[in-house]
Amino acid sequence: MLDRLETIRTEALEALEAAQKKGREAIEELRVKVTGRKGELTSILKSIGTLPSDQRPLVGQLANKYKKEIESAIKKALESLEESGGSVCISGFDPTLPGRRLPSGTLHPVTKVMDEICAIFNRMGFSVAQGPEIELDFYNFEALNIPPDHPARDMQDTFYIDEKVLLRTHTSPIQIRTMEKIQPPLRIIAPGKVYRCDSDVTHTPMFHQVEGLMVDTNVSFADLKGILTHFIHEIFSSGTGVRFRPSFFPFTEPSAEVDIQCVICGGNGCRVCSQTGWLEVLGAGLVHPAVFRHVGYDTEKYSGFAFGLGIERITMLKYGIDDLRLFFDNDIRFLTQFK
Ligand code: 2NM
Repeated sequence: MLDRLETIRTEALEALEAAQKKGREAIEELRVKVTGRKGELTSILKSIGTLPSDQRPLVGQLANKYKKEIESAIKKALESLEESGGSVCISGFDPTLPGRRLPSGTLHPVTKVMDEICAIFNRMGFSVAQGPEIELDFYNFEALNIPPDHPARDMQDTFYIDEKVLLRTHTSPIQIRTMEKIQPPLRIIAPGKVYRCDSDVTHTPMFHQVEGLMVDTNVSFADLKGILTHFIHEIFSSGTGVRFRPSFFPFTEPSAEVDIQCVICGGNGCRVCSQTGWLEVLGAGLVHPAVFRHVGYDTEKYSGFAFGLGIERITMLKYGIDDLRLFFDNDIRFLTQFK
C-alpha cells in the first residue's frame, strides 16, 4: 500500500508539470483524477478501514500528507497560470506572448523630408537620379553656363580639390550627366548632399538639395508653375499661397524665385518671414539654351524647366525648427521626435 501511495504521488507531480503546459483544463482533470471525490488518493483514504489495524496510522498519515502536497502544488500551478494571463508556459518561455521589441532607430528629419519630396515628384512621373559628390568643374560650373569669372566659382564659396576637381556646390551636375546619357523626354529629380565654403548660424558647409528637371517638346513656364504649385500644396498644405518673382540664374532664362505664404504666421508677418508674410523656398526657370548645347540637346526641338530647393530650410519650415544646428548635433532627444 505504501508503494502504491509513493507511485500515486510521483506520477501526480509529474503529470502536473505536463498539465501546466497544456492549461487550466488539464490541471483540473488531474485534480479530479487524484484528489477528487472518486480520485485515487481519496479512494485510498476511504478504504483505510479495510486495512489491517497496524497499517492504518502510517497509510492514513502518508495519504493525507501526499493529498495536501498535491493539492497545494495544483493550487500553485493554477495561480501561476493566472499570473501569466492564462497563457501556456513552457519552462518559463511562453510562445504566445508578443516578442520583446528591439529599440529601433528613427530617420533623420532631413531624410524624411527628402524622401517625401521624392515621393511627391515620383507621383508626377519624375525618377530619382544620382551622381558623385566629388565633381569636375565642367559639370558643376561650365556646362551650367556659369562663366569663369562668376562669383560662385570663387575659392571663398567652393571647396576645390584641385584646379579641375571640387565638391559639388549644387546637385545640377547630376542633371547635366543625365542629359548627356539620355535624350528627351526626361523628368528627373536629383537629391543629395552639396558643399559650400560657408559656416555660420544659418549656413553649414554641407547641406541637402533637391533639384528637378523636365525636358520635352513644348515645355513652358506654365508647366513649371503648375508642377511647383502642386508640389508646394503637397509638401505644406493645399491652401498655401504661392507666388513667382522674376530672378536670375546663369543656367535658366527666364528665372524665378518661388515664395510661399509664411507657414508660421499664415501671411500676417512674423520674425521668420521678416514681417513680409512670404518665405522664399525655391529657385526655378526655363533651362538656358547654352546648357542644352553643352549636353547636345536640340534647342529648336526641346525646351525644359528646372528648379532647386534646400531641404534643411523646407524641413525647418515644415516642423517649425528654429535652429539649423539641431540637424547636425545628432542629439537623440531631437531626432526621436520625428518618428
Ligand atoms: C536652381 C534654380 C534654377 C537647375 C538648372 C539645372 C540644369 F541642370 F538643368 F541646368 N538644374 N538645376 C536650377 C535652376 C537650379 O536651384 C536654385
